[in-house]
Amino acid sequence: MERYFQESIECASREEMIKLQNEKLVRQVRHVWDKVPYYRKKMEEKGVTPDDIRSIDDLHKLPFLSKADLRDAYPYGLLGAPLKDCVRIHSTSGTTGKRVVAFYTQHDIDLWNDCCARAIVAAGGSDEDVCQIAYGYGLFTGGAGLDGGSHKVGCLTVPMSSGNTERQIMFIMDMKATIICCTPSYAAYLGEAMKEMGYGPDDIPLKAGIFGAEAWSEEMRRDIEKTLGIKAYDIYGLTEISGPGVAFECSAQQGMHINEDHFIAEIIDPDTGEVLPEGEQGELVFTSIDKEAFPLMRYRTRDICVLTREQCSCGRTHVRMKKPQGRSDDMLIIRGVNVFPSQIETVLLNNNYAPNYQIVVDRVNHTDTFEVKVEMTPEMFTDNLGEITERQNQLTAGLLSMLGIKAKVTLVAPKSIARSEGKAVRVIDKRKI
Ligand code: DLL
Repeated sequence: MERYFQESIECASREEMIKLQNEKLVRQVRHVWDKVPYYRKKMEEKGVTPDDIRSIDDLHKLPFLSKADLRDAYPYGLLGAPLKDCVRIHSTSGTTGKRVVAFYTQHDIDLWNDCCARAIVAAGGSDEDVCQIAYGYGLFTGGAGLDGGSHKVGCLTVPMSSGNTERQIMFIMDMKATIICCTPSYAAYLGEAMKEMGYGPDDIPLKAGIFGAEAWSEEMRRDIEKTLGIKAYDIYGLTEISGPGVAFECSAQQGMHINEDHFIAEIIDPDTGEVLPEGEQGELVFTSIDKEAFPLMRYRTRDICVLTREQCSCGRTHVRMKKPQGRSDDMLIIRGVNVFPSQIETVLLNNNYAPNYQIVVDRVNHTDTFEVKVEMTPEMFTDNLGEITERQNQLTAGLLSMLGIKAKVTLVAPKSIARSEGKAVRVIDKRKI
């Protein structure tokens, strides 16, 4: 069996996992109560003490933490370990307000690297592989996380970081990279660039891609798999909980296994905070039961998703999360209707467009305007106005049936929407409300 397929943990029975989670949760609540005055105060306000938390059945008694708490407590208020024991920070790419800063002890880094190693192994990785990491290095968790995982698996690690597409392609070809890790939008762009350079799927040495950090659809997966000739695996995570590897996809490609020996997942109703039963869609909440430096309890991710405990054909027993349906805060409300960028992407890919689009929302005379700019592919590029209008009408109809509201669709020339090397910028919301 490959290294880092941690069978005794990843395929543990439900009873074994509950026992482990109970022990870790009880210990962690005590740790946080003793070490994090900010959270202790929240517990006191809710009338909860560590004695009330005897098992995971009591988890719902604990107060939530949200991004607002992280801002309140910035920078050191949620620290669970002395600074001298912390060895690293990472931070989100937030553009408004204070950034979220997360802290790690060496124990936390090891645990996180382990999660990423599990993800690489689940994507078929071993010490035979050359793993090119094209997530950004630095404060962003993508580069460092997958890098750590790749080392643990024993892959030959190519620490490219993001950007410089020509150099990325040169290294993929020259080093014969077999695994690529980057955002799905960058993978699509790499595919496009390689195709233009004349590389077909059979010329490209890659066999697998580990793509995450942003929402992407099944249609986009198929597209990337076809152009690069790989199997594309989803990976999920967030800085607050550690980074990539909180959950990852296996060969079944039917949702991502959550590393529940380290993180307990719940789904709640985002309006009432009530815990929802398995299978219902709601906001994903995580409790870190193993981390020392940044032990967030019941952290509200704002990601909207569904959990399933149905048996997975890969043999792993960890609960799976379906692809997040976007974030509750990424969700646009346009003329009163909830719109997720992923829904728009699905319509585009179903109509043979590449996922290169931008949503522009504004408010004119108290009414929302909603425009979707979509790049034509080189094959469909034309200056025949009649043809363009027909295509625009087709997309408008597709979007109307998916979303229930009418968008103004504008087809633009190939390559005219700026590419992102990291997370794609899909939405420009000009409304001042
Ligand atoms: O994006 C960590 C990461 C790096 C994950 C590399 C996967 C690969 P943040 O910048 O803190 O961390 O952003 C976290 O990104 O709450 C989700 O909304 C979104 N996200 C992450 N992975 C996925 C995914 C990293 N696979 C936020 N699908 C999360 C959909 C994702 N959304």
